[in-house]
Amino acid sequence: MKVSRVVLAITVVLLVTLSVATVSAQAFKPKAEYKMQVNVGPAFDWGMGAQRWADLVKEKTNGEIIIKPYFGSVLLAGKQSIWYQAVADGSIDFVVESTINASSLVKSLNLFSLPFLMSSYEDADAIESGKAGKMVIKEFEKGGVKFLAWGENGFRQVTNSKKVITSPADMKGLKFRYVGSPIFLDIFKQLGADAINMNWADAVTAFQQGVVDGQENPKSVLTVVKIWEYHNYMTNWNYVLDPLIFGVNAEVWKKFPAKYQKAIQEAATEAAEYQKALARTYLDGTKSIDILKNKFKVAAAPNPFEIAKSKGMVITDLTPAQTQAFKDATKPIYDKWVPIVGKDVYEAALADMKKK
Ligand code: X2X
Repeated sequence: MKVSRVVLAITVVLLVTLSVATVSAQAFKPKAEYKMQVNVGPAFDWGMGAQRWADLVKEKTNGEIIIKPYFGSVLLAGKQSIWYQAVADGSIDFVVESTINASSLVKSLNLFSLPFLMSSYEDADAIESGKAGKMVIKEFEKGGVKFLAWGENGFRQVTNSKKVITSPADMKGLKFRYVGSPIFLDIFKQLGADAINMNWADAVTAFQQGVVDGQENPKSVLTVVKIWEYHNYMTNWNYVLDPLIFGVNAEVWKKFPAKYQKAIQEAATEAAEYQKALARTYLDGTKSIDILKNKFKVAAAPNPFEIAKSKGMVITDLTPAQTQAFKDATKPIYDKWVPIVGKDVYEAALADMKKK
């Protein structure tokens, strides 16, 4: 008697569970379109990575999930530094965005903007896949955005219209455009320069009109805007590297049935790998060129540094001693910013890079 009651109870529980599961699977109705925020345009490596993600999701879900990238921060009227809020509150669903553009809201993301913290791609990869990366992702997700993959904008190089920069003294009196976190204002001030905050949407016009003397951005951005048309001088100082984050609103993510979550995650991982290879092309020997060729079956674009030089741009690589002078000059930034990033996150990053 007792046994049959137990059996009955188990059967009831099973039936209820099954029907709830069936109902919730049936209840899932994808939105007609999921909106994706992207700060730059479709011709940038970053934009191509975002489009690739959307295409792969469509392919892997047999057209059930449609993500539309909105390039140039149009959904935010150009205000690139508020994307985190917009994705967290659900007004935007998906995102492929720079850590810089979220770093005034997610403080530990400023880790990547500590000057000369990372000196190679190995350093960046070690942080992203290491303990510091996990700590940063934890803080990032707290606000309601699910992290899916690391892409890359890249090592940010300084360009200007006035002179060759090889030492902190050369920075004096120049006016630079910066965006995102105030850490950049602190860095430029520390180097004796001036800096003004400006969205990317307004930046190229400002270069054209000479509102600023210079800016800092990675190869993957500078090439597409043909920076040599505005600035004659570029110094590869590799002072910071901004990763990109492939993310999604946490509630939107939770509503996807497991099979879609799997497809979206796999698509993000693959698109991020493709995007990183694009961003690193010509900067890591032939490694990224080979990844593009062998895995993604595409040929690398022509070498943008050769193009820049052919247009008369003077490109300067710093010697180790010159880099050291910039490192020394920007040391005080750490006193103020390591506590904001979190000393534990900073120390985890040093350990990840085996620099401690
Ligand atoms: O605005 C910039 O400098 C850019 C395009 O690199 C970012 O979105 C951080």
